[in-house]
Amino acid sequence: MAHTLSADDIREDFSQAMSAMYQQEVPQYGTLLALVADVNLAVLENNTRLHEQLVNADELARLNVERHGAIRVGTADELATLCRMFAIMGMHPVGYYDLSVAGVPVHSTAFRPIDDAALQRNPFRVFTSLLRLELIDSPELRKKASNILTRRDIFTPRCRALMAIHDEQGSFTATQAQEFVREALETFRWHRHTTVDKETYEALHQQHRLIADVVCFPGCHINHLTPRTLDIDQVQSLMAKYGIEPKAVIEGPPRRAVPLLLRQTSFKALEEPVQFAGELSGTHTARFGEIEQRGAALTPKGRVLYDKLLAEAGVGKDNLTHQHHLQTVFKTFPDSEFLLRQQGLAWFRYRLTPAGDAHRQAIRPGDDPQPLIERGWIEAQPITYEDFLPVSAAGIFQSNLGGDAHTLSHGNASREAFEQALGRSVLNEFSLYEEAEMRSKRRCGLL
Ligand code: OOG
Ligand code: NI
Repeated sequence: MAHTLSADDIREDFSQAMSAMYQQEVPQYGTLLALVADVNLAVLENNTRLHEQLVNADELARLNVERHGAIRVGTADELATLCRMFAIMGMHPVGYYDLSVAGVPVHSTAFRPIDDAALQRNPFRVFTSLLRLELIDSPELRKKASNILTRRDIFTPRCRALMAIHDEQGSFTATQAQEFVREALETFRWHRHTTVDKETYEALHQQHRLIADVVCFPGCHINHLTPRTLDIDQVQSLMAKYGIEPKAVIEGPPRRAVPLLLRQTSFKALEEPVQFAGELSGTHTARFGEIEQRGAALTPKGRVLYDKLLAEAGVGKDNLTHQHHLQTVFKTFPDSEFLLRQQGLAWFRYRLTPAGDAHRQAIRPGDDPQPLIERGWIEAQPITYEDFLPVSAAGIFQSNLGGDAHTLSHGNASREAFEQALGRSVLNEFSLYEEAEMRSKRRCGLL
């Protein structure tokens, strides 16, 4: 049997290919990568403790390859086929995000790796949204959009054939994997030719800009790729110097001694030339760039507190005022690893130090890790948040949709409908973090 490639290898190749393609398509993304690399280097040089922590947590190696992307699809078949495609890369649907509450007619999940080794290798994630056609008011327009969508196939015939081969064989040879990455990439490529005439585009655009973006093109173009920075405030303040215009405010929690969850900012979507079916041409605005800083994954208790404080803080107009206000509101959120652990607000990964390893037999299942941490036998580090935040995602969507935040008429959450389209249920992110914490405790002999 020829040499087979692991899902992790395929994901790694695919994320690199996607990044190379997006750099060609959106040159500003290349600038953003350079900026983030500069800032990360400076942070690591100035903060030896953080450097050491990242090395210990096996997080440093992944930093430079870490990205997330986002796509939007129009039909259940597209979503289910993507689910098969991403599974081959070791990416599984985690979480359900209802964006209709924020006036965006989609619901979403994130395809991402889930086990420790896969996350360490390359945590590439794709935030994937399914358009909710039922939120189009006009029945004729709804019918029209649905007809347009059923006529397209966003996957190449060869990509479909390769997925069938994978189903049969259970794996790919190196040559098949290479071909699969090449073919899969086609689904996410930008097309400047729309599948519809200008009039149809405008009618859909009028209904919601996002609807035109999903319905009018032959593929589900990647709309941004996001590198991970170690200091988002620094990146935000340097963006102008690099010729990039940032979104007004950084989404998510404020800057903290122990970073929480996810902080994100983006640059405005580009106005790109398009050629409509027929003679006419015009422009379409959808693709942008984004940066994120990731922190500790919160337990359900921590998340409730986060959501409460975030709602209390409200939305700010300019970043400095907003960040200052957030700092004040978040004063009641404990900001040390000890307190986060003691109050059960964040998930932790436990590991034995060399001294702890030497005393392994003295550690008993059920032992309280705290005295062992104090004795230097065990180290505990917050588990990195690998998911997304609905309020932040809504802010990112809106900053790129011209800020037309209107509420949708019948926008009630519809997780069952989403899972039915997907062909399976989505995984619960909290269970994944809890299992990761338990696995680490078990390795230390604490469970
Ligand atoms: C997705 C927007 C959400 C994030 O990082 O929260 C997002 C989209 O615009 O399709 O990317
Ligand atoms: Ni994003």
